[in-house]
Amino acid sequence: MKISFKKSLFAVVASSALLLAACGSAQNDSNKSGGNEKEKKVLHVGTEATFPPFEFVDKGEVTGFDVELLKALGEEAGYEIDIKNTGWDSMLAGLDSKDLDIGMSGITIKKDRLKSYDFSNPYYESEGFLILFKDNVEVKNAEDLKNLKIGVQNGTTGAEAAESVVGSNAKNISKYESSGLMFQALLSGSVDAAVTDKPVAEEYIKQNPDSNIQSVEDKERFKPEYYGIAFQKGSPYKEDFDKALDKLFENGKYAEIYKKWFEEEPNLDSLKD
Ligand code: LYS
Repeated sequence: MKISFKKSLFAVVASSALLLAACGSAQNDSNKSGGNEKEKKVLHVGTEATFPPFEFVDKGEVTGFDVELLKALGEEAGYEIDIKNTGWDSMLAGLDSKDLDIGMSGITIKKDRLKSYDFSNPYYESEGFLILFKDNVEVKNAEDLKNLKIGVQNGTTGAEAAESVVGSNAKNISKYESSGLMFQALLSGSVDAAVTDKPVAEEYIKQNPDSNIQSVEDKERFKPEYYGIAFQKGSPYKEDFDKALDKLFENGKYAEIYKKWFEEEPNLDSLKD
């Protein structure tokens, strides 16, 4: 009798404790979703997701280094990130029309873009460009582009790099609206060579080991660049994201994401200069 009383007392105490714990956690959950989460402002982000390893579509989801970094920055700065594969031109147009808050797409920070957009502090140093070509063509340096049919992504620094060699009106340049289409043109033989950011060129070659695609760089003519997150001019978010980026540099989160995608340590000093 005693034992069973003790048992039932124990059962009552235990179940009350469980109930309390459940209420507690329900309350915590409701705090989370009813409080912070609901108040988080959703920032609308455009990208052009044929630029691996920065952004690309995997099993229907936009993923990559930029995407993970942006989500971590949003988390740190207290924003929810809604990222859409808008394409390059629509991403820029969306910032212009104020339909988008952010453009993140391996975008190089450069003077003429700074007239139209604000940029975060640099988050990635790109070592310039590679020239990609099929191995039935011989390319030793950028000069050789003059004799070839070239593919570039329209409106990018890769296009400018190629034009700096062959001239902007050259008939042998074909401009594609995405990096993916540029690369397809090279694979199908519509163009002999393509010029794109070095880490992306390397990734395409890695992902297409049987494509007989070679690459060469020309450090004399093609210089390193820095990527930044693009905001509308005068955006209130730039400061928050710069602070968040500093935090992720300090607390190791940036390095963690970087190592996952590039399999090496980042050089943070070159970004902070
Ligand atoms: N970094 C280059 C630029 O800003 C290429 C970006 C292309 C992205 N799909 O022009």
